[in-house]
Amino acid sequence: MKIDVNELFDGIKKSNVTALSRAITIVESKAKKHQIFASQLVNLAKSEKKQSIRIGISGMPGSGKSTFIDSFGMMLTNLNYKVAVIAVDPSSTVSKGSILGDKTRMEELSQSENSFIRPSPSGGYLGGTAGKTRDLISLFEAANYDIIIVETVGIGQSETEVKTMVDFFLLLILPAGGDELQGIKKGAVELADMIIINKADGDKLKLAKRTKLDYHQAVRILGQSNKFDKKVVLCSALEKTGLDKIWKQIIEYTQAENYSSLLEENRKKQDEYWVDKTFRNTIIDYITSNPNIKSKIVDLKSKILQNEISTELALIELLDSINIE
Ligand SMILES: Nc1nc2c(ncn2[C@@H]2O[C@H](COP(=O)(O)OP(=O)(O)OP(=O)(O)O)[C@@H](O)[C@H]2O)c(=O)[nH]1
Ligand SMILES: [Mg+2]
Repeated sequence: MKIDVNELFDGIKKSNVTALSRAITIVESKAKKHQIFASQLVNLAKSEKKQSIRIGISGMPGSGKSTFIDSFGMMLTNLNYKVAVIAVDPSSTVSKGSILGDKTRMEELSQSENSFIRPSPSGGYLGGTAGKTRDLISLFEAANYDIIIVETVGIGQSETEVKTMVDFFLLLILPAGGDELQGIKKGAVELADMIIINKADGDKLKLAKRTKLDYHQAVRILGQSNKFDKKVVLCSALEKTGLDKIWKQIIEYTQAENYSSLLEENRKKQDEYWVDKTFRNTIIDYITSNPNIKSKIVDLKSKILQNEISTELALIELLDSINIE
């Protein structure tokens, strides 16, 4: 299959969905022959310098992320925004049903002409394949998407990672009281720019209101997010309540006087993080793929586990054996 990068990119700029899908496949591809095209496409996309609002959504499995994105995304497309979603869905990755899984869970949005939903391929992007999500974000921006949403399940590491890709990080939590509140995840709450208590409907509404107060308290104790005045809001993704408030809040942030300099600073920091990370991963891959080092690690590991050598001494021996000219 011949790839004409310039032609493909022209298609992307015209928001051609077929061109965009093809570019995404190339960028996601692990095949060596695609890598050069992928980096050309991403570079072209970045040079367009299109502006978008990048929003990360995180939360425990079942907190309603997909439902929220479906409703929130529909509200945005109705406001005439083009919305792209990158859905990281480990639960359906296991069953290899990733594509169907999340497409159906964002049923309404997936049918909208102004949306593009991309479930992550098996294994996901986070962690391993550094920066693929960011590359996709660039492609979507070049294809004139105004709002890019990244969904990720809240299991520690992934939240920290998503935070390095987006402008706003929204944490979805469920109404909970008493002992469950002990589980307020300090790290995630600190990372979040907004805390959304979802499923604030039916007989959970009362509990949701109490949870809101508790989180207000927690936010106050933990201190504010360094960028914005962190908000705790109620929402029902199912009944579509609270969504407009959340959007209004985001718009307000973007209209703040110092927003563009904060945004620039934040994205620059993110770029630095990813350059560092990519370098680090490349070096680690390079070193650990060396067969001598591989067997040395196996050998030292077994010695450590049998208490024949301390970890510290093993590390010294390992580093001694890695002799980079
Ligand atoms: N009552 C109520 N139920 C909701 C709401 N939002 C989502 N749900 C339900 O909660 C369940 C889980 O919703 P999902 O949107 O799949 O949750 P998720 O966070 O994307 O889940 P994972 O992708 O598996 O991590 C579904 O049965 C939804 O219908 C809400 O606002 N109110
Ligand atoms: Mg989901």
